[in-house]
Amino acid sequence: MKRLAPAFLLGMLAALPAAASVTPLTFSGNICATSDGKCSNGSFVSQTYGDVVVGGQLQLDVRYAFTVGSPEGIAFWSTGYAGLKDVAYGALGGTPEIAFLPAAGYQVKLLSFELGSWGGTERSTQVSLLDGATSVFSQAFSVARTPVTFDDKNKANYALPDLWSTAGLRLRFGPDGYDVGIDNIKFQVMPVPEPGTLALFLAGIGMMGFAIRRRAG
Ligand SMILES: [Ca+2]
Repeated sequence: MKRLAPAFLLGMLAALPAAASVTPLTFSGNICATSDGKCSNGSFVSQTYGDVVVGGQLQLDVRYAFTVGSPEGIAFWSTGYAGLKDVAYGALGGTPEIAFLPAAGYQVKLLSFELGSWGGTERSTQVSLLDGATSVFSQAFSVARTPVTFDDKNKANYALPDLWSTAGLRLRFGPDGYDVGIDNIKFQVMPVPEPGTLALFLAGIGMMGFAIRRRAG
């Protein structure tokens, strides 16, 4: 048991689904809704950009709106947003939305993103995050010459919630989504642990505890 135990525990850990880091959304490359995918300033970003498909199975659908509720997607611009390169922006006077919608059995977590202001001019922006229909983050701030980074570390004011969502996350910024661009969005996707897998894992931990106690005694 002495040698078997660590291997057993590792086996149990392997049975738990692992969080997959997904390629960040950088808005670079042939990602636009054009015939050849190439982007020029003002092109709309393809609604399939950022979708997570593994082995033919859709795990996460990423959807873009020019402003909340708009059927139009988010638009591409190459430069000029506070030093960010290749950004997404929204409608004039609008609040663009990027939705991260997990397929059944999957969950998503937003790790970080950057916002920059057009022309380096100071602009007031409200950033909000919804888990399904529930607001889980709301922050008013100004972006100016340097991009502002929101992440899941405990930075003052810009700390995103440590949250796995099955209902889907909706990230919004406005009401000047035309002059504020978003870039470098990092997120993770993982299967929702099935109750059976979790029960098996807990049973494994229990057996480990029993074995350790026996050895100690
Ligand atoms: Ca970029």
